[in-house]
Amino acid sequence: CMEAGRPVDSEMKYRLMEQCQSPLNTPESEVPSCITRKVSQYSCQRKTTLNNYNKKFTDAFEIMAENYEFKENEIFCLEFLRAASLLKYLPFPVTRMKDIQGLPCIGDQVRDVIEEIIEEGESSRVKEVLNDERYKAFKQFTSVFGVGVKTSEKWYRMGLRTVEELKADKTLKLSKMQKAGFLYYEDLVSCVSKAEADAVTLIVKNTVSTFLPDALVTITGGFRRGKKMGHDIDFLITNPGPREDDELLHKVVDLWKKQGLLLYCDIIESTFVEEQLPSRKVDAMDNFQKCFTILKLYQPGVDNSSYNTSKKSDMAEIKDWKAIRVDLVITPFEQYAYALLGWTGSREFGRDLRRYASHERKMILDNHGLYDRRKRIFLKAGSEEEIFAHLGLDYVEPWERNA
Ligand code: DCT
Ligand code: MG
Repeated sequence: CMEAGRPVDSEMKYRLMEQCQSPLNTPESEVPSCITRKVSQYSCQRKTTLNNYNKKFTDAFEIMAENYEFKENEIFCLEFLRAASLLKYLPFPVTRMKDIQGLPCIGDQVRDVIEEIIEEGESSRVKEVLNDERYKAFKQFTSVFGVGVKTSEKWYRMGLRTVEELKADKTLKLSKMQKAGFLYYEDLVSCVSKAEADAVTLIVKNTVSTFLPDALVTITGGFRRGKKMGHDIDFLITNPGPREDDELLHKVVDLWKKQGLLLYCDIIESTFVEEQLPSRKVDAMDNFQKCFTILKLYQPGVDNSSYNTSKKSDMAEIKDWKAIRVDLVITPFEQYAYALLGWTGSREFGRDLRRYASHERKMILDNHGLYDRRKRIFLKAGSEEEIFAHLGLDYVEPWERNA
């Protein structure tokens, strides 16, 4: 694996990566040695675009990882997620076991799956998971907004297996979030498109600017990384200068409520304490004020094939809107760069940034800041570039963070 902080190594890595930017047409023996010699185990030291040559493998790994997540086996889950992330980075399709020789993040379980896919075209272990009763039920349950592994476990033990069964069971005690999850289920499971994200961006920017004309509104998450589809739309909002407005979020959602655009909203107040060290928990969320919403996005003409057929009336009413999951996060201006880096993701990229910071730099990174444990100071940053520089990492553009 790449050694941290040695400029010679990172230069060499870049030369290797540049050589490997397009699918290779080199003699067999050169393919692996070009790319496998100096690949970092940290995805934050790799450039991963959306151009995935190994989807066949990475889809399989993600199913395995999800199954382990449902079983709350974090170690195995991460093993498959890291392998998926690594294969997404490779600039060529893996066709022989030799292609992965010397690469990091390939454990025995992963190797077995790769071998079977190369030889048989598919993995029997993945097929087993896809046919597994528990996996199938958890997959359905967790597709409902507000339902996680713990709730799924409970419902599974009660003998429930499908979303239809959940919907029919009137005895289930549902949270406000889950009720909204069932109410808008079909819209929420169908992904959000880039066009829908653009339309929502306009709404968010317009509404925010009526209250704070100078506020900065930035789309983050998958869309900032260039994805054409997402499961939600994530926004960061900050107000340059010293002025903070704890009421902004409330004003924004109140206006949407008045306009009839707000289908669901849960505001989480900020829990940030100034003196507090960055969190050491690897996957901890942040303490920013935020709100998880479901917005009603009108889209005339787009969806006139689907009807709301009400039993009470013979009139079939055209549904000209779609429910969309939107997250808004408010950050103090000084923490904006850190929040942007964290909320841009990918999850795997963020996880590795934090792991790299702590294991290679004795620093603690989270969405609020970066703490140098040796110098015992917080490192200020006004841009993502500065954060990478503090960590001694080469800058990775948002569209190269699709690990
Ligand atoms: N994030 C985080 N900690 C969490 C959850 C999210 O730091 N517990 C960051 C990482 C990614 C980013 O926020 C957005 O999260 P998602 O919307 O879940 O991911 P996405 O990459 O936008 O994917 P999708 O397209 O499915 O929305
Ligand atoms: Mg998202």
